[in-house]
Amino acid sequence: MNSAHPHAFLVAPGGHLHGSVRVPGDKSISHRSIMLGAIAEGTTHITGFLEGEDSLATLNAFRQMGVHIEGPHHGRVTVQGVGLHGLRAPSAPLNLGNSGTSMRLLAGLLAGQAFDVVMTGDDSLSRRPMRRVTEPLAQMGARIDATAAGTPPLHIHGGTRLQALDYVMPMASAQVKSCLLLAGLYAQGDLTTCVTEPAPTRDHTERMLRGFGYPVEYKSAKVCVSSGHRLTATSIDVPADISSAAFFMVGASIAAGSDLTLEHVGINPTRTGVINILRLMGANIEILREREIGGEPVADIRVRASRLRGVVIPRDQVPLAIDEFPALFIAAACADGETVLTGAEELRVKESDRIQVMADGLLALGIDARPTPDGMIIRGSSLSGGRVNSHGDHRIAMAFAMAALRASGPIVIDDCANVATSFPGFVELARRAGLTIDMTGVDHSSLTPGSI
Ligand code: SPQ
Repeated sequence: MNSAHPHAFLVAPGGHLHGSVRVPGDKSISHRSIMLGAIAEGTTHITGFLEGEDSLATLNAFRQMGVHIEGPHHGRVTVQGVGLHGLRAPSAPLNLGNSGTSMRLLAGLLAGQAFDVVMTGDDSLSRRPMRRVTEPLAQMGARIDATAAGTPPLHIHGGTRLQALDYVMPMASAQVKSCLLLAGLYAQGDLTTCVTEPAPTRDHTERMLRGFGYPVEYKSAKVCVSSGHRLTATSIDVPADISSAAFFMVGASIAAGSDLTLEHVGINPTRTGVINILRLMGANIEILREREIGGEPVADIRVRASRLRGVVIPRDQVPLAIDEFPALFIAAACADGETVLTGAEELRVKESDRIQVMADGLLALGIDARPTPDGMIIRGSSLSGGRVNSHGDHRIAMAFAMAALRASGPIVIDDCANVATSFPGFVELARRAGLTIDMTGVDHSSLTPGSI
């Protein structure tokens, strides 16, 4: 075997997950708490903030634009809001690393400012499609340059007068919706910007705008904001991220003897597709202590091992579970029978092509996984050990780590450094829950040599 990648996970086969764990704060809500806190009037106090590279990229971008931000310190952040028109020109490009949410939401928020901004990112972000935001923003009057392929870097020209827009989104995307709503705050002349979605997507921006006292109107599948109002600082308690909890839900479902509770997880109905799909597959998931914290529903989630069966994934669940498919593909690989996913072509333009990269990895572990243009067909069977490449995609890396719970030999996962974008401390927390996982550079003797 070739020597392992400098940031590889090595995961021993077998074991089960048990006890109680709290995964880090929700990435989507953490981004938005900084963005809205920065353009609010007054001081916003955030707790439970995700100290991951993606949300820190957003935080640093606002510091570069003159916003005074204290923290993060154990998830606490204080943002001294500068109001809708108080941001200042950054002296250098905003480097948003791996974070699509930062770039797409900021494109909207910055399109109506008086100054120019350039936004860059890493190799993965530099390949991701931005026309989905630059085109509707151009219809609002924004001037944004991208590469000929419509990818970053983005140069936003300041000083343009934004018009309101009534936009019907061609794809279900919370990032596009949020981008346009944020641009809509800056439409000139107290006008109303509306976005119609083809299917419901996460609604954290809308909920949080209301939390900051900004009126948001719903007209069936249409959500609208009018310019001319203000945001008032507030307190935000960020729940644990259901997208991070999803790896553990799958791990506990597939590993015999598991009984794991995930604490304080956000269960906003626009994010709970993973629970609905796992239950359809026969998972044993209990929702406990349901409560509402700062406008977002939260609960503890108890998961016990169960025998899963293959299913045809309902298309209406796809946008509600869009980030959880890497984990769900592992569940499908361990289920009896065939699982069929369609309508998920968006997975091809995430941090990696999540359909192809997951299919390649599953094949390497002996699973019959057939990628299709908009999904995958997976026939559950025994997982072997082996070596897979995450292609720098955090969610792929964590999904294959959970696969080891059911594998017959160790699994090596290459290129895992980006796990820190959404889940700092993953290895430690996974170990605490019962996974035998190491990073390269440590003693591997605890791992039984298998088929690698
Ligand atoms: O920020 P980024 O890189 O786009 O992150 C991802 C992820 O897996 O963490 C997607 F790759 O999550 C997106 C998600 O897929 C976060 C998000 C949001 O916070 O609004 C919305 C979803 O993207 P989209 O394109 O469906 O709007």
